[in-house]
Amino acid sequence: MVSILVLNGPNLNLLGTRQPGIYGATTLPQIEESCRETARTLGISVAFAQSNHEGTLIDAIHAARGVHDGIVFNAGAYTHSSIALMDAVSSVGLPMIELHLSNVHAREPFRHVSYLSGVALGVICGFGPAGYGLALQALAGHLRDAG
Ligand code: CA2
Repeated sequence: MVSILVLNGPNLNLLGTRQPGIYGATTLPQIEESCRETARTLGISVAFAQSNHEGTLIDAIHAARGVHDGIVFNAGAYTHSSIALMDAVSSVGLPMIELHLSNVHAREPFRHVSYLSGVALGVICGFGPAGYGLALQALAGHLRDAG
């Protein structure tokens, strides 16, 4: 069975508890439950990890090799700063979809820069929590096509 890791970066553990105007009222556990439902529909397996630490995210990406078939990655603000996360993604060779809840291109200029987009299979942003389900669908379809 296809297995996808949904990996969330810094501050995303606070979803639904602060700044609902920007990031909405849905909590991370609610997003994860919705991903489980989507995964059931798609007939795939899904696992979750979240960390506020760059090195722990790198470790999670390394550990995904040989265990998962792809990664849905919301790297939070590290998206705009981390060459190390970019290198980690390219080093494991797993297809990765870059995900953002908000439309980063409609926000501050520093959020228009992503170190991850160049190593991503694709990018989904601006659809709020629904983006996670869209990303799972897109990645599952890609993995099935790739056989
Ligand atoms: O839109 C996204 O998903 C982001 O990855 C979220 C990051 C931001 O730095 C990126 O530019 C876009 C920030 C996550 C902060 O999450 C919070 C959640 C609740 C309360 C405060 C912060």
